[in-house]
Amino acid sequence: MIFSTRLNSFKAQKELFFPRDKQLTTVDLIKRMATVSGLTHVELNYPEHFKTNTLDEIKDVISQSGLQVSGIALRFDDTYLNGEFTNSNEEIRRKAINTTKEAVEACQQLGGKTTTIWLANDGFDYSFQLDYEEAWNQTVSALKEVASEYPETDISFEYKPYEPRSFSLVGDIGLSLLLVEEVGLPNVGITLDFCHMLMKKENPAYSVALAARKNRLMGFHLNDGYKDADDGIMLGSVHLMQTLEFIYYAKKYNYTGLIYFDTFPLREDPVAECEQNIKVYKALDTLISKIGMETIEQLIKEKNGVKVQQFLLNSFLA
Ligand SMILES: [Mn+2]
Repeated sequence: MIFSTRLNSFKAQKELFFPRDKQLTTVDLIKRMATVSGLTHVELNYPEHFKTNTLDEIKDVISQSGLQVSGIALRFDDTYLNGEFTNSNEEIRRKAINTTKEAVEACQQLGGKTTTIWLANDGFDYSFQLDYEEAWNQTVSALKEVASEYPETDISFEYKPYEPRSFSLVGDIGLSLLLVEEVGLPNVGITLDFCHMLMKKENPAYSVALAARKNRLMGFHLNDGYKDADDGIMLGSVHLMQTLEFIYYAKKYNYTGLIYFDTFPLREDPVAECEQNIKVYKALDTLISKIGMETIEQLIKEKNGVKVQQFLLNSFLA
């Protein structure tokens, strides 16, 4: 199992690790992240994390820390307030596509496998604000352009139903699979974010099964929340049964990709918080192995609500 987490989480509880007045760089954050027991990979935001240090400095600190780079995630700033791949200003749209290509190249130079794209501003807030068909076509063509230029890198689409827009253009598992199918390239897939799925009222395990049956599962962003917002709290803290089911399906489909904790510790020590997330994932994975995949498969076949509730109780008591 390979694990990573949000690099920006390590800005929290700063005084536990850094001198009081230190201006934190990407290298500082990686050094603190490397103290997490069980963490294997670093995931960086582009261009955000390449502003305080050069790519070579980042490369050096990662190799010194014994970690590897899993990939790069795009972070589009306020330049793209009116859209990234769907911006009606052709110059800004072009800049979004070119920035995505730069991110893929940074990913390759750091030995990463996956570039994750979350289009924060491609969506709408008002009726009559967006030409849906045009926006859809623009998104397909942008992804096609990027993915076909870098066939050896995985390009993963992370969907979120809303926030910051009232509606995202592509905000659920079904639309994401349709998008990927229309792009039609083997190196394009989907990153599933647990909170984003909860916000859309999806059952996370069902989304794993749908993405896996199309062979498009590329990344996990795990966390938990109370459904309305992207709370990013610790794994299993609210939806324990749904987390257990999610991990069961990850095992069923032999998922070996990155397990990234997309959490936002502020009042917690981020090192301890990440270690706790890793412990919870491993404990639930072990619990499933102990119960047995076949036993669970048999339980599912029975479609019996009372029995699955007893299964949860037994799991607690195990
Ligand atoms: Mn995420």
